[in-house]
Amino acid sequence: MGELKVIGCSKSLFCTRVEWALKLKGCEYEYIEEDLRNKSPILLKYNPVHKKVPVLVHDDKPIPESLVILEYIDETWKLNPLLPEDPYERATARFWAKFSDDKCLYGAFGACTAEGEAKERAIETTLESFGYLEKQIQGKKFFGGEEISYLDLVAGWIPHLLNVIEEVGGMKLVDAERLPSLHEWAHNFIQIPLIKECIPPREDLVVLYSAHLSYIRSLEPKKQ
Ligand SMILES: N[C@@H](CCC(=O)N[C@@H](CS)C(=O)NCC(=O)O)C(=O)O
Repeated sequence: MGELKVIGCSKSLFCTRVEWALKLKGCEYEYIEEDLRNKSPILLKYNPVHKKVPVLVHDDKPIPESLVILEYIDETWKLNPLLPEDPYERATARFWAKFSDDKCLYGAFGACTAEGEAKERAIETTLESFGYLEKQIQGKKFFGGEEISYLDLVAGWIPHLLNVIEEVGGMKLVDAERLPSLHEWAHNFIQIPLIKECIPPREDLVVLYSAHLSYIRSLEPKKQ
């Protein structure tokens, strides 16, 4: 297996998905908690381009970017495959993973921080994006079928983080009425012990995201 380290931040959803993948594969790893306000020489050495967590370090070889890391883990350790064998299905899973991050996750962040009419528009657009994910999970237990897959791990922030973003941003995006299949999947996914055990306490996330929102507001020009 070699020496495995994760340079991460326990409150980061991008790091949580990497921990889920390693645990699903039965990999032992050392977790190095990073202080993002005072980045360590090891983070700067291993991710000099983006200077972000997570970074997986396998036998001193660094792999940054959570989606790339998930693929590396899946290709390196064969237990509990995350991506399908079929090239078209693999490409499709990658498409929806990128869509989920770009449109649903960053859409929710954008709606959280926006105000007034811009907020209304951001909520509408993000809801439309969640509607596409709803179609992907309809009639299935997990996005890949019967077992936890790549896309489940990528969308896995929805059950524990979306309601924090909604609370901090004073809005509601995913509920049982509008998006019943996604809502049910989220409810079931979070009950899985291996998934639950990596999730940071909700109160910590509320504090983090509230502070982030206040910081963003402090940068905005003062209204007269
Ligand atoms: N696209 C990256 C995003 C990683 C990311 O945004 N990490 C945040 C923590 S949640 C970070 O390291 N931020 C530090 C910074 O922006 O300086 C991934 O999927 O790994």
